[in-house]
Amino acid sequence: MPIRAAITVCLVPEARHGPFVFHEALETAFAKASAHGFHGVEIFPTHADDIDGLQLRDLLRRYGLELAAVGTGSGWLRRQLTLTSSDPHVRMQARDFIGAIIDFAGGFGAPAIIGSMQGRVADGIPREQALAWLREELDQLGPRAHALGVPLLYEPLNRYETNLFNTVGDVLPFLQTLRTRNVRLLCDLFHMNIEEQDIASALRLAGHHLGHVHLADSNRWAMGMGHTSMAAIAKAVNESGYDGFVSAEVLPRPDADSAARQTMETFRQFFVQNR
Ligand SMILES: [Mn+2]
Repeated sequence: MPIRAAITVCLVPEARHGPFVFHEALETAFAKASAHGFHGVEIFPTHADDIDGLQLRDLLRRYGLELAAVGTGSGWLRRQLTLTSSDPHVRMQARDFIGAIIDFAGGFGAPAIIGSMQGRVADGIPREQALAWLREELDQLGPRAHALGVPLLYEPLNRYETNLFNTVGDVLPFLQTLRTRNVRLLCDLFHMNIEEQDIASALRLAGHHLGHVHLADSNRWAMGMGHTSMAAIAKAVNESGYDGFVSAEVLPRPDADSAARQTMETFRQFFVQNR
């Protein structure tokens, strides 16, 4: 499979100012994504039950799109659920919330994303304890995704959003401590711009652990609208053997259509593609 371009669609009203390009009904968003030449869509739903599976299947077929990934962030945004809460009941609810999205997305061959639901090491909690809770949950959720033939995506976030892991180099040794081998990294170029010494080197370090890419410039606008230098980054991704999506998780600025157009221009300039 060649590397393909995806674009984000947000169905969560509370996230209407978040870094998602389209904030309308699926059909409207899919029509626009297809018209711009995207191969896939990444959806940010309120809940696994937010989307009618039959309708989604029909819309994907009609607009010639793949489901690239499904986000779980509304579990944090709406319910403050995390996998590292000190409350075991909250961790269980977080696992159920993510598990339902894994099941839904897996039916479409798409992975679920663990971003903000990873949580953080809370004040007064030893780091090793928080990591043990995270390990326990990932070791349950990873095999659940594996049963559906999809990876589970773990996204290192920048320091303002978590204190668990901020770089590829930080998180790789932790992944080695898991029993599951099914957790892959989501490398988000916006977070990496803040945290990594060298984004291209970090992507090469991720290597075969790379499972998804969030394509965003330094300011979280579409790639090409900030000051990230794309050439070395794209070279690292292209040479890694990565065959998944680069997905525009960006602000709809100056407007959604411009962000979509700029993303596809960048994609066509830097990534091998066949559409
Ligand atoms: Mn991201």
